[in-house]
Amino acid sequence: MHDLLQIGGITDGMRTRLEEHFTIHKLSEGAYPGAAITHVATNGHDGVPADVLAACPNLKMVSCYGVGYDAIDTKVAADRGIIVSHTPNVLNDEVASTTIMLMLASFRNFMADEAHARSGTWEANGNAPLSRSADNRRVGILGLGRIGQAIADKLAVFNAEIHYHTRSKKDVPYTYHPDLTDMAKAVEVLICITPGGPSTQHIVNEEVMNALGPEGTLINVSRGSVVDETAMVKALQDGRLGNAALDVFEAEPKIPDALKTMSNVILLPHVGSATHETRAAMGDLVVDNLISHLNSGKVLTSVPETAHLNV
Ligand code: A2R
Repeated sequence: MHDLLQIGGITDGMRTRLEEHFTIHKLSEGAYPGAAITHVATNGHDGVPADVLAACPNLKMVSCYGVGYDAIDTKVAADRGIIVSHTPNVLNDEVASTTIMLMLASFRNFMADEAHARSGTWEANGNAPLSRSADNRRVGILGLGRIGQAIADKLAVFNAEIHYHTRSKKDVPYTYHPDLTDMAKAVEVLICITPGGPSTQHIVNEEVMNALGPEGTLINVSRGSVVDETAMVKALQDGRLGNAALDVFEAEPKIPDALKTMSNVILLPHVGSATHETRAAMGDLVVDNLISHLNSGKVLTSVPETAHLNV
């Protein structure tokens, strides 16, 4: 048996499989045998705290539940020869569906319409106001990777004109914008689906939101850190930004109170991939990576920063 440190929750299915190979120690229970720990199972939100990394000198591998791993210091991990895995691809379609639902709900004003039907104001006050069509929109995708491409694929059904901004141009039939503000000027909807971390911190700033404009809709399904939340609240309050549909926030699970009172905003509690089916697939991949590492010293889905160790 090997010693695994569990950070955050795991499903019963994951636990059953892991217990065949590992003695599981939970960080939430306090004391753990740092020197014995060879593997960590964590998630994109909790990552691996620096003091935990320091307390586990024999750590060999970290398996992260989620595709985003900005809460894990991969530089320290790589320097120490620790392989980090994550769960790409298995959540592409789910997060893309969440994104499309946010866009549809925002354009069609479904949250207010649902309240209008449920509350009885339809009967008392008459029909709901007209909404905006979600078809035929110019949509800018910030981060055209695995999930961004899945979003673009689903948007085809709505006849969207796709624009994108990434650091390098891709071989795709969409309009590339090397400058994010220029893309924001050109589109009606801006969808954020880059990784978090320093390179994208507040990349959607006041200038970008002003460029998106009073008729523009900002959708964030990536990381709260990608959008300057304070600037976004102000832009929405001033009417410089039209609408926002948000699944992620800077200080989760805290959401700025100002956003909760705005009718031009849709708020979700970070549920982009949160279905039974997709979370089961993510959990399986977390365990598969751990077992693969035990069997071969290699993982199935290393993060790029530790791929050179995964040989
Ligand atoms: O920039 P590129 O050419 O490496 O394209 C990547 C883009 N990207 C960025 N775009 C603009 N400025 C940046 N600083 C920047 N950094 C990365 O984001 C690529 O097109 C995309 C990321 O794609 P994947 O690595 O395939 O990630 P995936 O699986 O789509 O997930 C994206 C994120 C996760 O990291 C979680 O934070 C979230 O979605 O759930």
